[in-house]
Amino acid sequence: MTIPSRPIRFYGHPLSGHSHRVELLLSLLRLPYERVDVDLAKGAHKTPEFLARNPFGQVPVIEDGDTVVFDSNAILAYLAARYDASGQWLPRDPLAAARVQQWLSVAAGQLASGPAAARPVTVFGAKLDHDRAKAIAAQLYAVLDPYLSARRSLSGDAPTIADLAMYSYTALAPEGGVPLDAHANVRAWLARVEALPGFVPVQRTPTKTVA
Ligand SMILES: N[C@@H](CCC(=O)N[C@@H](CS)C(=O)NCC(=O)O)C(=O)O
Repeated sequence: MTIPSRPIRFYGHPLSGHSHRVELLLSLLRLPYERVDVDLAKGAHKTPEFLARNPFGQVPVIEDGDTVVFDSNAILAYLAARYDASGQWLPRDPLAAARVQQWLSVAAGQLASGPAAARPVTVFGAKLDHDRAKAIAAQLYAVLDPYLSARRSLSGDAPTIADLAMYSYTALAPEGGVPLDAHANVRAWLARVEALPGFVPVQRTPTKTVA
């Protein structure tokens, strides 16, 4: 397997699900990396130095030698294409690759505007539309649960970066007031991701009561 000549520098935040999905793949691929926690509360992500890495001023970002990549899904695709010689995490077969892209789109769409948007309301007291986010989340899991009834992973069999992109904010969904109790297939899929060798857990947060 190809390995980087220097540890990959991974800029993230411990409470960010977008960051966690990247750390998960770094760990599953057993890549050497050093984590740099970006102090979002102090605005460290909006400094000129950080904006040079990501003009959107968001984590996660990686630096692999002279290569800088921002956006969690783009980072997953880069790491898998560059370092996973087996092709398991980002399949090359056209249909399998399309299946992965389907779920990366959902991760950047319904997952981001649903469970990932519901959580800052309960965890940080963010002034976001909690009801709208919970409604999007409910629609998402109403689709995902039956979809997973006959599948081991989102693209069918072996897990791919699609599973990692969907994992973190789904595991954290209950923190945002999105319970998964009624979605046994989703919970079984989460457990399969958690059983992968090299899995690193996402940090949990005590939640505030939403009025
Ligand atoms: N599309 C981006 C979203 C990243 C994102 O929303 N990051 C959040 C933390 S989870 C962030 O940095 N927020 C600070 C901000 O937007 O100012 C990705 O997938 O990496």
